[in-house]
Amino acid sequence: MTSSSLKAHSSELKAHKNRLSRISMREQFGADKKRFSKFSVCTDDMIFDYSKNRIDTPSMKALVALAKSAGVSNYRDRMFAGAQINETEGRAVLHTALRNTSGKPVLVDGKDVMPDIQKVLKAMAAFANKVRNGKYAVTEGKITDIVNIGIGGSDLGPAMATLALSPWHNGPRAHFVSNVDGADLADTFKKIEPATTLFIVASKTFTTQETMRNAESARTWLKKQLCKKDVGQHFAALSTNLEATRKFGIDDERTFGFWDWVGGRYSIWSAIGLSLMIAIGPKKFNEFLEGAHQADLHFQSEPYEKNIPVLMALLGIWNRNIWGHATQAVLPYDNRLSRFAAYLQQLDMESNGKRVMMNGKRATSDTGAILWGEPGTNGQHAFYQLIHQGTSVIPCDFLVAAKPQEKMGDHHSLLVANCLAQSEALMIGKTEDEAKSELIASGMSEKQAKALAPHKVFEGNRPSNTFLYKQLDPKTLGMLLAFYEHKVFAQGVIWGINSFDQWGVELGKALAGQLVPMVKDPALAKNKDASTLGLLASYHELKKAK
Ligand code: G6Q
Repeated sequence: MTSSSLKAHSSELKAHKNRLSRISMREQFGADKKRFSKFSVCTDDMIFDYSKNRIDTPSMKALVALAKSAGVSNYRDRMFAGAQINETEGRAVLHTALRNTSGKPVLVDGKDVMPDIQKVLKAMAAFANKVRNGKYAVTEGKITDIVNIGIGGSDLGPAMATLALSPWHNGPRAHFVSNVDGADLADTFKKIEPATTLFIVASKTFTTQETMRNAESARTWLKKQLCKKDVGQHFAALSTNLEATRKFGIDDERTFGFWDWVGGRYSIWSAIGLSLMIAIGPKKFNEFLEGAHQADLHFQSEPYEKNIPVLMALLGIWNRNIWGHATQAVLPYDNRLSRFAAYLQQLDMESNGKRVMMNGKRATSDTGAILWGEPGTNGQHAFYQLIHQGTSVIPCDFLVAAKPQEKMGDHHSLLVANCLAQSEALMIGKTEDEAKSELIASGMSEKQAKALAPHKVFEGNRPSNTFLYKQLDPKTLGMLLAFYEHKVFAQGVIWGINSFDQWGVELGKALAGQLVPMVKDPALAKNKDASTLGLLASYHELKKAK
């Protein structure tokens, strides 16, 4: 991967920006009645509308040319073919194989990985069915609650998706514990019955400090609650480390594996999805995989001009590198997508938050934008002020379903109207003259209106994309997630970085390891900077305080 293409294209792209900065989107929509159909893509039951960006046909052509010269399709094909594109970890990147429902083989080093994938999926489905229909019995029969213990990629995907798909949830209650803060586990203990709970320890490595400590504390709690020495039947494991799962006391028949070519943040499609599968059932889980597979086919076959993830990537680069917008908001008008932004934060920021390129040199352009968000309409009553009138421009992704998951009077019409109103307002804005006229029409004097009008101005011209889909169902969710995954991938290719490693999380982990003994015992606090030593000393003091 190389970022020389972005460098080579940037003066042309900047010239387009300079030209477009003199035209408002309001004018563009006024002048071209076909703007929506020109700048939107339909697939299946989903529409991706990107017409509310500061673009026109020539600038889009220039962006598509950038994707071509960066070799996005070449890297894409190498990824799908199992090449070791994760060079810094010497691994293939094959989460797409996990949802390959086509029946076609996928070769890694000459070996078809599909039979192993299908074997695990089959074992997961058999176990999930047993848990769901009460045939997997523990201390007091039927499982009523499952608790996924995992963190990062082993938590965010299943937690987000289980909430998003709660209307299809007909299995045992699902809980998710990730934080090493004992409050997470303690609050969960209050909601579950020990005798009928299954803990699913989700950890690719089975060495992650937070997860292992939470799993050990869950085991201790169970032993105490059930007055039993062996509580192994209350545990299942999702891991690539069989030695460690056995050592923990989890039977191989309740251990579901995956492979080193599945990155943590791309692992919802693997055994890591077991809690979701138990919640919604194997059939719906399969529809979730099918949706992602459809998105994979789209990414592989559509020309760049109609390729949703490529367009998302290019618009992101346009906004980040050419217009200089440092952040990106994701605003689902879908309450059950309330963990969607958190999930995407990991996907996007852990993948593309890199300042070193594949060639070991410092990146020649800015890379991953800061991603954040909350569901609308709640956000409207909180931080949208800054999005509309703040000094920074924040490109937004809006997401909304045509059909609600719940039928409740006119709630959904209100939700949709709010969603469309926000992107319209961001695009169209309000001039000072318009603001002043409105104030005068409301009965204000000319003088008062003149003084207040500047506060009521909306500059407009603020970019957004909108995903409109039929309904938030398993297939649609699978599709959406895969589109975002491929967007991140295509951006990584254009920036010349490796989107599949995460060395940036290592230093903090190592230092935490050093600090644990010093936090436990003040006498051991040494060889640290003055701030850390000062904080340690204060911590030990405050701990003693009454
Ligand atoms: C994701 C990261 C990271 C990982 C967690 C949990 O891509 O690698 O978020 O998922 O650190 O790791 P384990 O699954 O090994 O416990």
